Amino acid sequence: MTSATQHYIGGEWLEGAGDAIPTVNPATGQGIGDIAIGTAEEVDRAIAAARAAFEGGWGRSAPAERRKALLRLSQLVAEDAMELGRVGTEDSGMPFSLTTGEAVFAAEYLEFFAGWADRLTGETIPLNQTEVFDYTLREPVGVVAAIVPWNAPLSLTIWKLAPALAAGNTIVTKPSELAPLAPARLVELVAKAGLPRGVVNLVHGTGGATGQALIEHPGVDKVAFTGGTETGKHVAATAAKTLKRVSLELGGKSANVVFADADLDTAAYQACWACFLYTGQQCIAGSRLLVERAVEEEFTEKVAGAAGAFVAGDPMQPATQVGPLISERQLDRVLGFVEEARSTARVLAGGDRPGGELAGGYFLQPAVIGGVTNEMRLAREEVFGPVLSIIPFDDEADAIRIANDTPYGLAGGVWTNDVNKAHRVARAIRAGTIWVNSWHGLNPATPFGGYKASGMGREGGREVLASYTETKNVYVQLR
Ligand code: TXE
Repeated sequence: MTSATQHYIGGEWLEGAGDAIPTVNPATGQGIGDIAIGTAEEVDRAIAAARAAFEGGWGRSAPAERRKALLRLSQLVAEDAMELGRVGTEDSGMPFSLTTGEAVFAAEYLEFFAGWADRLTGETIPLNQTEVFDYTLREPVGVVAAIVPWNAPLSLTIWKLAPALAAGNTIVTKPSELAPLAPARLVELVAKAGLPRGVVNLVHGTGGATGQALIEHPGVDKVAFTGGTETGKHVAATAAKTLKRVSLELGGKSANVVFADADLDTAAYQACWACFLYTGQQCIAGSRLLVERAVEEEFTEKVAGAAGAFVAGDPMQPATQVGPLISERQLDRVLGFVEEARSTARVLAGGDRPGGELAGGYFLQPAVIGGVTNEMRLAREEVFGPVLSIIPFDDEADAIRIANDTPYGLAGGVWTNDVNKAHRVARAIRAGTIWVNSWHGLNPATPFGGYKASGMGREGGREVLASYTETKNVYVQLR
């Protein structure tokens, strides 16, 4: 057993006492190690260690201490990008070019939030009672449980860890049981960066056992969760019993709206990226491609052609853009959507499992589906796989109506050369992020999160810091 498969509690790597479960390389279907399912006692110890670190100094530490610690970690993450990438690819199946890119982005994220450590200012508030001095303080929330999924495990851990630590919180993180190794590698770097013991803890395990113990525990002040919408609802309901603060980043069914006046060649290629990146396993997948009816036939042909450039392959090869799905279960689920589309709509490209050397992994050739209506299951449920549905619309109002006709509200896109139309549609789509003539633009400085069933709260930017701080008002009677 290496440290990557152990729990990290109070600054020590510990062999887990719980049952072992294998972690599998999705490109081969072969096991690459075992993790132990964190028990309630281990969760309890990790929370106690985080509490001790919070009260023992980190919660009241000088901002410069936190800034320097985050900058050291950022440096270590940047230097380790190749290894973080290798581990991440082996564990999650995401292409090496993506997992190394994620590590570089993670380093930038840490650097950005390091800069916030001494900028969490309060304000003075002028009151009508002139003999009073009133001011606010921004204080850390306390112990944060960071629950992370498998689709971008390194980024999604960092999105929580960086702002939480900058604000003076301590953390217990639980990676997904399906892709735990890159977050574990990150925690090895945390140990190297010399953060005080107990500031960051990691407990491996399943959602039902270890995750459940975390969200029920009265010692946790806030849960930061990314995952499926149904799990998110359960997390919020459970956390409410002890009134924990909760932020949720959940699923999506985002509409990418292409008007007839757009650069159709660029839009067609980018629309494929919008859906097929991360093998479609991204909350922000542009899975509903809305096209103006006047150019439906021409554009659909371009998209089906562009999809051919996205060939599923060995994720360790630098040129591979599409890796396998995370598990056999996820592959079966996605194949179910494709099979349904064969009778209810038209499969225009992909949708088959590649054979040969890839036969042992959970690969699927990215699919483009035409003739989809917004009422079909394909357009309503999150597929979480490389399946792009094309839906025609009549005019701007129709496009907005279809884009908003979904329980989700995570992201959206608009392709047009008419600047007025671009801004009108950007305003009208009820979603947390809108891209104009692009997709996937994410930056540590910008807020990210969902409307409606896509979640609560924001990650990134200045806004995330509100969810990792409490505001205290101090009222001073002057004599
Ligand atoms: O996610 P879960 P799953 C969507 C996507 C996917 C579906 C199911 O549609 O097909 O969700 O994926 C932990 N208490 N997304 O089952 O269960 C779990 O161990 C506490 C969207 O993998 O939501 C893991 O660490 N924690 C998405 C994390 O929650 C619990 C990312 C996410 O797992 C728990 C992933 C519990 N009771 C899936 N049950 C996105 N928005 O990016 C599970 N967990």
